[in-house]
Amino acid sequence: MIFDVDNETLPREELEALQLRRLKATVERCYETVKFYREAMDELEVKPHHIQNLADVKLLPFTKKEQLRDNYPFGMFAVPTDQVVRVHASSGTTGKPTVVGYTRRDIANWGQMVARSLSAAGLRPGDRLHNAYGYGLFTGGLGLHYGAETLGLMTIPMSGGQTQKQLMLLQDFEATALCCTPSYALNIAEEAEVLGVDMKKLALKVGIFGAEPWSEEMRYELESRLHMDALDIYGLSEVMGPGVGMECLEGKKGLHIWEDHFLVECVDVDTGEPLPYGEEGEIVFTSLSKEAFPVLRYRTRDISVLEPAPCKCGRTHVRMRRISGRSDDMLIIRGVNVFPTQVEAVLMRTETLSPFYQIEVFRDGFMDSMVVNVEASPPLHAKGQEYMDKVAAKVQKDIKDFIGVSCRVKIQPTGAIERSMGKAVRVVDHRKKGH
Ligand code: DLL
Repeated sequence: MIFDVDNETLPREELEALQLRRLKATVERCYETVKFYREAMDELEVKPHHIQNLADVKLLPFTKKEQLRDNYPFGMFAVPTDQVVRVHASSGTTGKPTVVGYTRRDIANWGQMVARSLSAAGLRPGDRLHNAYGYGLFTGGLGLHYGAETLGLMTIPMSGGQTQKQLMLLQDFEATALCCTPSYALNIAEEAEVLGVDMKKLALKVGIFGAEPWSEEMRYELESRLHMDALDIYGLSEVMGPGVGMECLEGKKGLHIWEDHFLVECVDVDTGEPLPYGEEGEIVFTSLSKEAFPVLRYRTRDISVLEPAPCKCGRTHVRMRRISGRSDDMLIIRGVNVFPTQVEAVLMRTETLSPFYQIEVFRDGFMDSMVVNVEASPPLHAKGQEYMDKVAAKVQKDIKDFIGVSCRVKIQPTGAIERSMGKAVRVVDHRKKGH
């Protein structure tokens, strides 16, 4: 039984009263126990008692990833380390990772949040979840695992990789739900086609896909290739892990943020000023129930829009539109802002292309240039180079028309783009060191 299931449909007034109580307690806890927060609040001359209503959250300092890293490994913990029963770390590509910790109660709450998310996807005890998120320091595998067990699902801890074995177990164990990154789900679909496994014959009814940005067009692609509903799950290790928000099966239009545990804001990327509902900006979270690793106004760098409109599922929690991208992944090509998901959307509308792509960015003198590498579907490949050149020219024009940026589209043979087991690398930026 999910103990706080009623919180999902609380009238806004009651929900906000609960949030305020929890916010006050969190701020108090951060101020009393975490040196970083105390110093940051003192610098702004804010004391815990200044938080009198939810809008007062804007008085609090922002927290950024660099600051978490500066306190590596355990400097941001708000409890003695002997109360920490688990740590995870976010995948820093360079240098030290960001370490996060959980008390026993944090783990139980996280399990509840993920159970709630899986339940929003229509899953019930008796369902079977094939979990292909990576197990380990990454929060995806264990996060979904505990949530699935909390809900009472048969949990299949497959982890990522070994795609042929994934397919064998999907057939033999008759999982009704699959969770992994959307890019890995495509690999599974591709492998199924190679091996002649008919996805229609599997018991799968829903996919719980997240951990990387993906487009609405990718949803259609996944739903048609895997023959199931594809839903978006969101989260980040610094705030908890997967299950901070989840799309519901009924609405399929943006992710409910579990507001009884997270206070969410959308702020202007440059000024940090809170934006009204409906405007696009950076998503910021303050945790409301975490013990070991509470966060105040954590800047996610994820870009989206918050929408308050009621949902047909009856949940009262605000919805966040699917993430358009991370501010660090936003490419500025000759003055035009481009997110990889926008390019993805155009590619996926072109039927003859396969959904595997990677963007390269170069600097030629003072000019930036973008090359979009995408694979041809086998029938397109069979039509020969001249025909493929025509398709490339058409896609180049579509990208210019829809996104406003000129680029070069290179159509590649099947298998040319590296397949991912977890988060796909969508951009290789040759302007940055290391590429
Ligand atoms: O990716 C947690 C997670 C695991 C979420 C499994 C969903 C499913 P991190 O490795 O810390 O944690 O990466 C967090 O991934 O700030 C986003 O940029 C991105 N991200 C996560 N979910 C989504 C999503 C996990 N549904 C970072 N859509 C976040 C777009 C997502 N981006």
